[in-house]
Amino acid sequence: MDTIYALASARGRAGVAVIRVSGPGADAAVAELTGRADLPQPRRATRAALRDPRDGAPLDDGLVLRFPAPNSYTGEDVAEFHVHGGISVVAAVLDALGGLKDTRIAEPGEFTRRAFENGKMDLTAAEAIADLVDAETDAQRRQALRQLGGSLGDLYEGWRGRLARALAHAEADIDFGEEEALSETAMAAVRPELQALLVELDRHLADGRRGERLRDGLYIAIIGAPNVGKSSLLNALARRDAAIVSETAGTTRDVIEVHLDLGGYPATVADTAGLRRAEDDIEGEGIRRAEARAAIADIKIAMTDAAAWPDIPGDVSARLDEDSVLVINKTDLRAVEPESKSTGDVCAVSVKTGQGMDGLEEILRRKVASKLDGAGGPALTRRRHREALEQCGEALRRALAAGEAELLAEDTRLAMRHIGRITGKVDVEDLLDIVFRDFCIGK
Ligand SMILES: Nc1nc2c(ncn2[C@@H]2O[C@H](COP(=O)(O)OP(=O)(O)OP(=O)(O)O)[C@@H](O)[C@H]2O)c(=O)[nH]1
Ligand SMILES: [Mg+2]
Repeated sequence: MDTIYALASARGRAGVAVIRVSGPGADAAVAELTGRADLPQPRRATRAALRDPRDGAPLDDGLVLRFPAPNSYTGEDVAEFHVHGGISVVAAVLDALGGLKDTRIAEPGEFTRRAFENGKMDLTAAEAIADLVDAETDAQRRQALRQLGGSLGDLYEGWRGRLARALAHAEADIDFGEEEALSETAMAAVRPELQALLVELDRHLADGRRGERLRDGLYIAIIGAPNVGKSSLLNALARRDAAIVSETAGTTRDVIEVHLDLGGYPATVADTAGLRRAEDDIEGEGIRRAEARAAIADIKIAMTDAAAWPDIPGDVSARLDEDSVLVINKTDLRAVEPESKSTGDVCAVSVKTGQGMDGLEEILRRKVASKLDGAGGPALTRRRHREALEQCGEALRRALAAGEAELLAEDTRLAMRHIGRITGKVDVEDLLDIVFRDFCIGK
């Protein structure tokens, strides 16, 4: 087994940088770089002058920490060098480590992969580590922490355990197949359990993809006629000048997207070209893109001008539904009484003066939260989980339809396999590259 090393903190100038080493050569790395035969106490930060073992040249004055196996992140011997976070310091320490025997730079996610392979965590927890590193909002962080704490892993392992017990019953049936009476009672015990599991699994799957959407963020499209103030609204929500605003109708041609943190929930807000009969090919393409974004959006902000209220253009009213907010803009020029035109929300604002903007942001936060916050159990967070659960469900349905104990047992075994692949308990070799591909180096 190679010893691996990598910068665990972010690249660039910083107060401190952490370089992590894992594998059988971790202690040797400490001895070589500190030039001391007596190793520091485990888990005790120890100050040391670091030097290049090849020529004794000083590298930095820093801290060294040892985490002997198995009490470490990876389960192997681990060492950490906390050095000054300068680009040259880090480069020099990494270079010195690279000169050691059987020691190489880590692949992305390799530390966590080793932790998984050493039984330190299951695959859902490993994925949670990646999500935690990527989390940009409160809700994303909380979801990742719950998953790291085993919310998903425990749920799936619980189901796998129940399937294992059902399988044992079904197999008892097969062994005593001749004895008709026993066979019937055992089968009768297994079927309701599989049925109950199937109901729980379907409920878990029918969660509106909230866990996956929380990772990716919701998509919010701003649509409306030209010149109503769509780009002005995007800039106000983003609190910066992301899109060009002008009094010329047809200013925005392409889709402009901004990532936002809406009260702890991630969202992408898209400003689009004003909907009207296009004056040229480019505008026509812009309008097609606007319509496409409106069609895929989780939430639509349909904007209209207070001057024409209560009239709104047909292509705007056609897109009002319970996932939309009708925003009447430019109330500084003409006061209006907002009234709902559909099942969706409505509010009157002046993007220019800021009047009503708090109310609009509150409506957006509420809409986003209602889509991402689920009552009850943990949410699955990756397509990988969804696909495995769907296959598990299919196997369960087949098992329930089976007339004989052998077939029922076979499909129950398959169902168990599909769930086991989520947590990483069974044949996962082919999965590991997919799971750890998205990690950053040093994690
Ligand atoms: N009085 C007033 N003017 C506004 C308000 N919001 C935007 N405007 C002005 O309306 C004009 C059009 O604004 P934009 O944000 O470019 O409108 P748009 O909907 O993106 O327009 P297109 O990209 O052409 O579809 C600009 O001159 C803005 O300054 C408002 O609340 N009150
Ligand atoms: Mg615009």
